[in-house]
Amino acid sequence: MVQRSKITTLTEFIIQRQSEYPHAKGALTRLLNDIATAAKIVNREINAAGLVDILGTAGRENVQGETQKKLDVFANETFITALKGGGECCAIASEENERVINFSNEFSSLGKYVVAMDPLDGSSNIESNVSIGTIFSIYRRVSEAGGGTQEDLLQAGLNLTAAGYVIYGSSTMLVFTTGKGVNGFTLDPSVGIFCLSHPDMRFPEEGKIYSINEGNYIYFPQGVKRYIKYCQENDPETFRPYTSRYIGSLVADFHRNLIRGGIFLYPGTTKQPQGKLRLLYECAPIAFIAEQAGGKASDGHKRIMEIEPETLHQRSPLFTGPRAMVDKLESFMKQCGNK
Ligand code: P6P
Repeated sequence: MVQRSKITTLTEFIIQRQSEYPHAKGALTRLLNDIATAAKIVNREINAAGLVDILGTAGRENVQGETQKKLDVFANETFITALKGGGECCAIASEENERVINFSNEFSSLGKYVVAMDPLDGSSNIESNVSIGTIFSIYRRVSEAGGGTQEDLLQAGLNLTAAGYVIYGSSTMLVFTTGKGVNGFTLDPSVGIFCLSHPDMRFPEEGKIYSINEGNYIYFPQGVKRYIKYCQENDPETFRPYTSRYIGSLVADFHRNLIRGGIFLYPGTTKQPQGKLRLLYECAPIAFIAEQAGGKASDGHKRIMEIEPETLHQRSPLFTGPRAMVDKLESFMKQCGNK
């Protein structure tokens, strides 16, 4: 049993570092705690999913006779309710909603922050009991007053105040950055508290894992095909051939690669030139975390963090991991004339 004194809770951690958030004055603390609260509620439902049959399509009734919600609809509503009630966020962009959700009620319209989120990324995996996640970005609003606007959300990753993910896996973890490194908190379900378990997370300098859906190989750009073959060559000095690991759940793939060292690749293809992943609430937050963990995140040519979003749900190719691995990928993309 770990003595109480050795545990740092999420709230204690943020308060201890309060001085590092110059303009937060407690607002960012409260906002991060609102997100953590919603994550605990979603976690509870995910863990019960196999028991009370809340999978499947919305509209059916579950065993309690309640109107059944798909887990991603449930997660979306849970995060929106928590953020609206917390009063620190004045608008949300969600993967589940076509348009910006702005909170024009008196209380929330004064919120200093806006949130972009994928409330339950990879939810198609849950019936196979694969780890899934929530991904979020936090920006300071740019509009003066009133409920937030789309302009508040369409900001480049360079403007991020904070970003993070929750991974609902063998344990539930909240991993986030506010620009001062990356820290991971594991949920102690017995007391419902996120406890600091992975301080100062950093990519290993070199990685030995590559993560990509090779089923799309024939549609990849030439540079990506070359990189895949590079990963498969035999060169013990550079730890090749690498290990191929791909779960098909961005948070789970990224989290494993952050811990063990590996590159995640979701390229554009001849079928989807901009790839599948969304810039605002998948690529940019993951990129912020990757860079804060000493790694790199690019679209194959430029920093993800520098891309100015034009629409809420625009897509971007994503290559992220240890700097040396992403540099190597980019060199092949350049050699092959970026096609
Ligand atoms: P594919 C899940 O649907 C997701 O959005 C990400 O979590 C994941 O990385 C990607 O799509 C997997 O896509 O085409 O390999 O199934």
